[in-house]
Amino acid sequence: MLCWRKISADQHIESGDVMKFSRRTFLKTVGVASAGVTAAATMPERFLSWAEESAEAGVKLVPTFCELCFWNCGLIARVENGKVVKVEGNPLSLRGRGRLCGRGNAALGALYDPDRLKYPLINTGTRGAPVWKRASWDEALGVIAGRMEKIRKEHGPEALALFSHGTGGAFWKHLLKAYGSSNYTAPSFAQCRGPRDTGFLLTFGADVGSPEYYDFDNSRHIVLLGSHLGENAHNSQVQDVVQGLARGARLTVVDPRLSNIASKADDWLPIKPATDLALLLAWIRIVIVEELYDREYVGKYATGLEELGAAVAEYTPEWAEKETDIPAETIVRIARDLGKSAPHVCIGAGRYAVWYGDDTQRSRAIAILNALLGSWGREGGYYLPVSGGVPEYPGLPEYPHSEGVPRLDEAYPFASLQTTTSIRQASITGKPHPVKGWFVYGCNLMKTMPDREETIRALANLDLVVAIDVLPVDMIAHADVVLPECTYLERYDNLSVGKFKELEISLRQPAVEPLWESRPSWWMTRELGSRLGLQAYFPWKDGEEYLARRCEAGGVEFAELKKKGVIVRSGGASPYIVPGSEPTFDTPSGKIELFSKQLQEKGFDPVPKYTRHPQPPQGYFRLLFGRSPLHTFSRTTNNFLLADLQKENSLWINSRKGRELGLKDGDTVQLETSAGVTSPGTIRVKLTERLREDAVYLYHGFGVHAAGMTRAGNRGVGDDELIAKPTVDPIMGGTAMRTTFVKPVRRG
Ligand code: MGD
Ligand code: SF4
Repeated sequence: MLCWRKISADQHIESGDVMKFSRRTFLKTVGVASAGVTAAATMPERFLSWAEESAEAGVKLVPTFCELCFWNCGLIARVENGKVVKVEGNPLSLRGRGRLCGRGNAALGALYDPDRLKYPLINTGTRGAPVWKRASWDEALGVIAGRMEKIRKEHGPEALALFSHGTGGAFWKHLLKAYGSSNYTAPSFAQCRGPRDTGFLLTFGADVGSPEYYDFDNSRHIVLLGSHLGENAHNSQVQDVVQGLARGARLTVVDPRLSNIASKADDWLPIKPATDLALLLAWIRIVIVEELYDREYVGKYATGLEELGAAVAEYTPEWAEKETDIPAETIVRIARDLGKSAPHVCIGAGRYAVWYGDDTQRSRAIAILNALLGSWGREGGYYLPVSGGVPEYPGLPEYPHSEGVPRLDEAYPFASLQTTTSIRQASITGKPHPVKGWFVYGCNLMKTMPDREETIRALANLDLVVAIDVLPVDMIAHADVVLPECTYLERYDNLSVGKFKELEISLRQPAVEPLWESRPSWWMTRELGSRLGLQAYFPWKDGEEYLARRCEAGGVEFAELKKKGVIVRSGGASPYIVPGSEPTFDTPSGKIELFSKQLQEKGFDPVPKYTRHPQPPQGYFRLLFGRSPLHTFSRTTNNFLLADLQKENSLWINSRKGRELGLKDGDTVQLETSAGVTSPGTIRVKLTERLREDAVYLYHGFGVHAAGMTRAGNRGVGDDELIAKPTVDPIMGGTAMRTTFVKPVRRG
């Protein structure tokens, strides 16, 4: 068994890791950079060089924002003679603060990828075995509009659904709503952060935001559970953690793997996978029994302390030790330290939260622990975001409403957003109402929604499948019509409005003209709208006018936004609870709900209860996965700059276990699951001390098998290829994806 607090982090950082230095160097490097960033954010305008016309002939500096992940950091594109030659961070951006991560710096690899979708395509073969015909925009949009009309006539507008991920999805949602459907969904809910948001909503009446409202830079103790900050490359958040650590915050990382951030921790707790809830409940119990909680805060703002205390009485540290493999005295020591540092503590809510099927309850336990320590709305805990925003385009007609159409998610009473899988299910069964058409914007559903066979069954029942993408990803082969979107460096797009301590408004504007025949979403949706008789919903001449009118309606100076790329507005109010500004909690009781009557009324545990999850059978390992610092899902694996740095994933396996199986570094294996699924591709073994013996680990996003993806194709193994039937969170419908057990089978 691995031992915490004894591993010298630097000994175990593999070559090729992005953060390959000691905690001291790490703090120094990023700390210095972020000090510069703070200065830049308040820098007089004359130093913001791109804001003036470049003096160099043929050179243009265009501020816009990144789309290589959802963080949307501001960037400045340098354009020379009509070509983007470089991107740099925009110091005004709150999410980037003048810096871009490795992926963000690889913008040219996305823009100039020769594999990009170039023309509209119509599938004259079948879904899954396409035969492509190059089409004109007029023909492709005509086919789509015709089938949309037919679906509306035969099944009603609610039979059309949108899967969307990314900034341009807002235009497609607008089209769908104007058409009369409310069935839009994003994998970022039921396949990612839905349980977390639901757990916090049930407790505080508010979610934790995206980017999250962590006040890490002021924390005295940060706890991360299964969140590998740094490797997941959330730009400003990494900078905040580094600031917090530089100012002396303690860091506790709970992870079966010595992630890079764990290697910088004061305590790394290599927990037995699937037992985090046991640890959290034990911490809650200690905080209550030893009266470490914030009495005044809890007394004033929370309800249900007594019931909570009774419900967690059985979860002693000794019991938790047996479940989690973490010694009781460590559990107690950390709980006491949290009590001492409260309220300046932040138990991170995580992001990718669909783990084992009871994820809303695990997230609720995190929320409850934060509530007891009084960290919500407090300095060093969770800050209260600014209110406000930018209004929608003024004067548009109201969206039509279909009366009496049942919700697709009725089975999951606390699904605050539509789940992808309920749309898939309705497409198969026709219940509670038929779904006959899918628009898939910026989602590679074949790798995103677990249980690919089920997705293929659903697709077989549809009358229309449209994919809007920039690359010929796995999903494309299943579409009837493919619309090539131009990349984020070639288009006007929706505004990115971030509500943090201040309001941040970021503009996306084209640095260069779209390549080939690719087009932006504002244009595609407007064209479709006019073919469907919905012109009144699309009165804008172009993307620029759309944005200018919205800004005008919101009192935002559009010319200034174009020049700077980002405008930051202070909300005026304190981001913390201060005397005279009492917080409000949007829960039924108006208080923080430690005990949830809402859950109880719907037949769920009002206080999280521990259930033991299955552990790997003899000879198998739990399959764990996470983000690579160099890739965002399958979105970037074909990027030639990033593929050069990391072209495939490897299978981490504990050295002792690996040797026992006769494996050595670099061996090629396939993975076989205990449910009988074999990975189509192979993966190279990497023996490491940085992982428990009962799990294996790989980076997500690989195992792409799409024709036309010349660099990503058939590289490594995807965790998604191995998940059979995922366990579903009964509270909000999230699909648990850490329940697969695999064994390596040697090849070659
Ligand atoms: P990607 O797989 O990266 O993300 O799932 P998806 O949202 O499906 O696919 C993104 C698609 O967007 C790609 O096809 C890419 O080419 C396209 N794209 C990129 N830029 C643009 C653009 O500007 N315009 C358009 N139109 N398309 C663009 C992510 C989802 O997956 C999430 S959020 C999570 S957290 C889950 N992660 C996850 C996991 O870790 N494991 C497993 N097994 N499944 C997962 N599913 C979830
Ligand atoms: Fe782009 Fe990186 Fe920022 Fe994500 S974190 S938006 S990939 S620079």
